[in-house]
This record gives sequence, C-alpha cells and structure tokens, in this order.
Amino acid sequence: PDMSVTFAGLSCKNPVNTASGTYGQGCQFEPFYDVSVLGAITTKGCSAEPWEGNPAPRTAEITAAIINSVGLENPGVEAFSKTYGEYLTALAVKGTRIIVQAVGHTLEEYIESVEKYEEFVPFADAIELNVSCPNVSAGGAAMGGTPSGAAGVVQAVRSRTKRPLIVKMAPVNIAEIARALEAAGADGLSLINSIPGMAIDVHTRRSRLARPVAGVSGPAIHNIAVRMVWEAYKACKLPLCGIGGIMTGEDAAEFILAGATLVSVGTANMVDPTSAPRILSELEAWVASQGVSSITELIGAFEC
Ligand code: RRO
Repeated sequence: PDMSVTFAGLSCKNPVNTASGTYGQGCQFEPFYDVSVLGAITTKGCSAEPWEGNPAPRTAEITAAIINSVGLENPGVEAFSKTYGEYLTALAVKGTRIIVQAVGHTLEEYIESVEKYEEFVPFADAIELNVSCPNVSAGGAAMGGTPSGAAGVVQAVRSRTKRPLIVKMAPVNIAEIARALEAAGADGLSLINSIPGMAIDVHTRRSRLARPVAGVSGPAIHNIAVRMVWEAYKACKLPLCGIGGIMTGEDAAEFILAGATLVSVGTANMVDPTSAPRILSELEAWVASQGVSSITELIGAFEC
C-alpha cells in the first residue's frame, strides 16, 4: 500500500515520526538501522541559550511507563546546529522530514528560539512549539494549559518564520485549545506530551526523582492519548500527529483511525532502539490487511 502522507504541507514517505526528547537528534540510532526509512524525526527541544536541566535522578521506570523530569537540558540552537547540522542535512536529502522543537520560559524566549532556528537551522522542514513541557516552572505546560496561553505562543512567533508551525499540546482541554491554536495560525498539532505524575519509593518514603512531579509516558497513557487525538480531530481541521505509548503497529493504527496523519514513537525508542522501523513495518502490514490502496483512506476512519 501507499504509506505516504502530507502533514502541515510536508510530504512524508510514511507517517512514522519520533517524539521529541526520546530520539536525540537521530544519529544516535544509526548504529541500529537506517534512520532515513522513517517519514520524519523530531529533535530534542532547544532554547536560544543552553539550559542545564533538572537535578538527577530524573528518569525512572514505573508500571507500563517511564517518568521523567529532564527539564529540557539542551545546548542551545546554535550549538545544536554546529554539532548535528551536517547529519540532519544529509538525512533531509534522503527524504526524511526534519522537525525541530522550540522552547522558552517566556514569549520572548520562544521568539528567540525560533529566530535562532531561522538563523542557524536552514535544514529543518518545520518547527514544533513545545508549550507543554511538564518539567519547567515557567513556559511549557504553564502556557500550553489554556487556550489563550497556547495561542499566545503561536501568535508571538507566527510572523518570524515561514516554516510550518506545529504545536506540541499538553494533555488537557484538548478541543478548546485545538480550536484556539487553529485560529492563531498553527499548521498542525502533535499530542500528547507526558502526563504529570509521581513515583514514591515506599521503603525510603522518598520521591524516586529529584523533582516529585514529573511526566509519565509510555503504554500507561496510550489510550488516554487516543481519546485526545479523536477530540482534536472532531474539534478542528488541523492535521494531527498522534503520540502516546506506541509500542506496536496496531497502537499506531489506533491513532490513524482516531484522526492522526502522523504518529510519533517515543518511550519505545528507549525500551528498544529498533522500535520505530518495526512499528513502521507492522503499520504497513495493518494497512495492507484493510484492503485499501493508501493509508490516507484510514485517517479518521474510526466508527463509533
Ligand atoms: O525535558 C523534559 O523534561 C521534557 C519535556 Br521538554 C517535555 O516536553 N516532555 C517531557 O516529558 N519531558
């Protein structure tokens, strides 16, 4: 079957993308497989200036999930480009779409991050605005949790770039925020980010992470994410990227049926580095089993 899709103006050879922060900058996975088999990759969020992130420990395995409080450790856009630009440019030439992610604590910092991408990162096909990081005290989820906060980030940066703007949504109030983002000029939505949770070591009675409240990702949140993608699909006309606990091709297929055009593999990359290409071939087998010639016939084809 034809696995190609168009998302926010980007023609992708297939719908399989990677979730920001779970995939480094792609090159880390080259020892395991040819990354150019994927439709797109999304790189770790970068701010205009470097950020150190939160104190350790900041990741733990919990039931059917991972919990993280990384806190957006990153080297800044310019160093990101110096270190990875050559690799990512070559990957783009092979037809894998490159989505970079902009972050900030304030509207001004989001603007600075996008402006640095404009200056130093010509190879990116789209910019994802992360308005939903659960692990930074300002910015992130603090802005993405309301319609006006999320839309305000899009409005602040919209005139600074001609590239498609994708918004990484917080797992709250999906329909209303999706409509506000559409009105503000977003080109696509990716959802969901991790869900705030806690993990306590009952023997020591201490938090398992240095920061007690942190983002839960993985199979435990998958069906919550499927429901949220369906809510966004009904609420707006923007193309959607479904994210949340995709471990198999059938998990990805659920997002497609709920209305997603792209699907991102996240936690699974950390469980087994070969997950993304396996999920792609399983998804392709599912599309073939449905008797359609193109995966696009299955987007939103869920029946109540
Ligand atoms: O770096 C992080 O702590 C982080 C981010 Br920015 C995010 O968007 N989601 C997440 O689970 N962790």
